[in-house]
Amino acid sequence: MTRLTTNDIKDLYTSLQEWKVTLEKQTGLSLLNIAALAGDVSRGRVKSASWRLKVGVVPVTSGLGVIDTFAQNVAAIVELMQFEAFVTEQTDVAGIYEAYQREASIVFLADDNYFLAINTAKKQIVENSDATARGFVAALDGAAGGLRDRQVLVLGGGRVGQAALNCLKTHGAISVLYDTNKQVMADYAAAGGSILRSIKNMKDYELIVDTTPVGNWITADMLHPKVIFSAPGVPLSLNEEATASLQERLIHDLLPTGVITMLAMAC
Ligand code: 2YG
Repeated sequence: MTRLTTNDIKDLYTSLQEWKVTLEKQTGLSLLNIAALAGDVSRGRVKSASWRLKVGVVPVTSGLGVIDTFAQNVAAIVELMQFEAFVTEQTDVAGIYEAYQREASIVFLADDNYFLAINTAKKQIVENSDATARGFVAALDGAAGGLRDRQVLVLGGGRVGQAALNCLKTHGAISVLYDTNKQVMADYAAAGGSILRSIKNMKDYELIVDTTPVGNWITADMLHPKVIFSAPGVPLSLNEEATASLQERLIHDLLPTGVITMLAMAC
């Protein structure tokens, strides 16, 4: 799983409005709709939670430490969903205590391995990989006008890829996995899953969820001319030319789609 850097996200909160408008146009869905669909919760539940629940974001110093602006960006994305949110002054355990004292019902926090949203009022804990996969599959569903009985190629069989495969099943899609790791492919095939043997056939797929953590390896001629490419994977696999040729058929961001889905699931 890729670790974000300050450089990746330091200006993210300045482009959140643009991200919102673009994603809503690409999917034909509001952010509330995407988050609720992805989180498999009702819009009403998210809406009413936004009036009732406060969200605290706690910077965590363990491992490689705090990523400058990470907590602030998470809070800004939560506020975009009309929730009240704050970043705690304290970090780590003191920060969790502060969030509780400031009456946060949902706490977001991340170390180098897990990024969680915890609902302190009820037994609800949400992990970013699962939420991110759900969010990008929901966005693909919107952009494709439905995934039922449609072939969807999943690139990468890691934590996000496996979550995407599970989620695609609930959308009624026919998913196919490609991973460079032969063991991952063998395990998936042994469990009855369909696999793509050669990446050369990627161009047969109009719908792709790309979870790979490798950048700049896909060129436009490797893709179906009408492909819709939903890419939670960081860095983006498409090279510059492919990115330019896809335009609004590329769904990609570094943080917000996963965070709005975590929020919906934690309500
Ligand atoms: O509190 C902080 O500032 C740091 N402890 C945050 C560390 C986050 C590390 N994880 C990542 O960078 C990504 N896995 C986050 C999710 C990326 C979008 N899928």
